[in-house]
This record gives sequence, structure tokens and C-alpha cells, in this order.
Amino acid sequence: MPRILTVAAAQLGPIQLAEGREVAVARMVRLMERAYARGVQLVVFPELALTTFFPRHYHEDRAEADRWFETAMPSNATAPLFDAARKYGISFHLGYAERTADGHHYNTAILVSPAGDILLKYRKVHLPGHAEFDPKRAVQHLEKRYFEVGNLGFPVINAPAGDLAGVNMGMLICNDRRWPEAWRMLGLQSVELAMCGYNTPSLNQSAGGFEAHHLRVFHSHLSVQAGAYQNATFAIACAKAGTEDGCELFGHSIIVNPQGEITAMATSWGDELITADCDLDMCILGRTTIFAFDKHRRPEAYDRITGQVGATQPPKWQAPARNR
Ligand code: CDT
Repeated sequence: MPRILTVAAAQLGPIQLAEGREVAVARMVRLMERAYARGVQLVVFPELALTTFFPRHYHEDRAEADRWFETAMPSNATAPLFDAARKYGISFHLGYAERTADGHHYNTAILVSPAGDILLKYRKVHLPGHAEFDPKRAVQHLEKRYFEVGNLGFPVINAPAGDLAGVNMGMLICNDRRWPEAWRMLGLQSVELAMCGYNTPSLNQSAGGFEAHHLRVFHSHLSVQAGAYQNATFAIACAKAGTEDGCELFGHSIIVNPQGEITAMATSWGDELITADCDLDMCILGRTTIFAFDKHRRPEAYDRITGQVGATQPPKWQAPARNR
């Protein structure tokens, strides 16, 4: 019997600096209502979905940034999302800033069942940007200031009873999608559905004008499509979009199948629900043929992948003695 799951990426338009969590949550609940009307079983929301993308704002005193962080999940502000999940029988993925009881800060995502159970939690590993104010940048990207590197690895779960029953589910967050190692960590746990929220500016300030807008979207899609194909998994990549605090985020949320094909794509810069029916048995072909890891992987040749961080230079070529 085919295992078909109807999924959605619930792209969010901009959330401005002055807008509180209740504004974002009300919009997200409306998207869940629309998802229910379309028979959706899982809704994926973006990275840091409850507030504006606050790492673009510098706080000299880091403690001041604590106001962007959640200390409980659910909380009074996020309870309507859990209520909507229960009412509509829909699971959801939510990205948010997490402050733990012992004072650690993470860029986090959770998968929540309709009953309100947190089935999976992931803390972002690849944190882009910088830790100190950079006067050369028109817009800061201070993820390295406000977050610690995630300490949960790249977990995948076999989801329990309900619509998700038996589905192998994993997560990446934003910049992680550009790193093949992160995808392979999911692939090595037989992931069938990878969820990834993101906030990506249309302009790469480090590129000195050499990266055109269309390449920003192209690189995002290229990364997700390659990650899905090379690990034989469906992927849902869900953006925050539009002009937020004067900074343009490119949106273009997508759902991708295990062949690496885009099966749905957002076309607006506002709140938008895109959906796809995912036949999870499509994952079998890749993982039993070209990407049958157990038959074809050669970890003994991959020592640099885990043994080294930056790139080294190759040795200079030397002419063999007979040519000298
Ligand atoms: N949120 C996030 O990880 N964004 C990055 C862009 C960072 S630009 C300094 C991304 O890879 O999309």
C-alpha cells in the first residue's frame, strides 16, 4: 500500500521589528486553517518564525537579546499553534530561538504532533555571520553572537502513531542546507522527509556585487535539490519572505522529491501555503540503487571530512626525475 503524506510549507511574509509573537502566531494559525482545508497532515514553518529575524540587530549587551528567545514551548504566546494542531489533527514544524533553563541559547526547530508532543528537536549546527558588530555591513548577521552551536547532532526519528506513523523525519535549519555533510548525516539515518526553515537575504553583502539576485535563489534550490536527491529523501524548505526591517528576504520556498525535482514552489513574498502529496515509497529507488550506502560508500577514503575543518593546499607538482 503506498504511503502518501500530504505536506505543506507555510511561507511567512515579513514580521516587522515592532510586531509581537501574537501577530505571527495568528498568521500561522490562519495558514493551519488553510492547510486543514487542503487535507494537509504536516505544516512546516520557517526558521525563527515567531519574530523578525533579530540577528540583524546588534545588542551590545547580549542579555538584551533575550527578549527574542522562548524559555518554554508551548508558552502563552505559542499555545494557539498547539491548539490549532489539536483542532485540525495536523503536525507542525516550528523554528524559534530557544533559551534553556540553564542559560544556553540555540537556533532551534521542533516537530510537534497533533496531541502536542514534541516528537523531534534540532539545534542549528552551521551558524553563519559574525559575533561582533561589523561597520562595513549595512545589515548585521549576528547569529554567531546570539546562538551557540547546536548540541543535538542531526537526529532523525521514526515518527510514532498518527498520520506521520513510520516516517523517518529529520531537520536542518537554513545555512545547514548548504552543507552536504549535514544532509548525509540525515541520509545515513534513512531520512525520508527533511524539514528546513530559512531566512535568507536577497543580497549577499560579502559578495561585493558579484552575486546576482537570481543566483541567491538558484544556490538555495540547488542545495536542497542536491541534498534530497543524494540522500533519497523528500525535502520541505520553507522561507520567511519579503522586506523585513528594510532587509529583503528572497522566499521561494520549495517542496522537493527524492529525484531532486521541485514539486511545489512559493511565488509570492507573503504568507503562502504550498502543498504536495509525497509518496514516501519514492525514497526506495535511490537508496537501493545509485545511493545504496551500504554497498557503495567508502568512509575509509573520507578521513578529511571529519578530520579537518579548513581546506589545505595541495603539494606542488614535481616533475619525475627522468624529465629533469
Ligand atoms: N539564516 C541563515 O542561516 N541565513 C544564511 C545567510 C547568511 S548571510 C550571512 C543562509 O545560508 O541562507
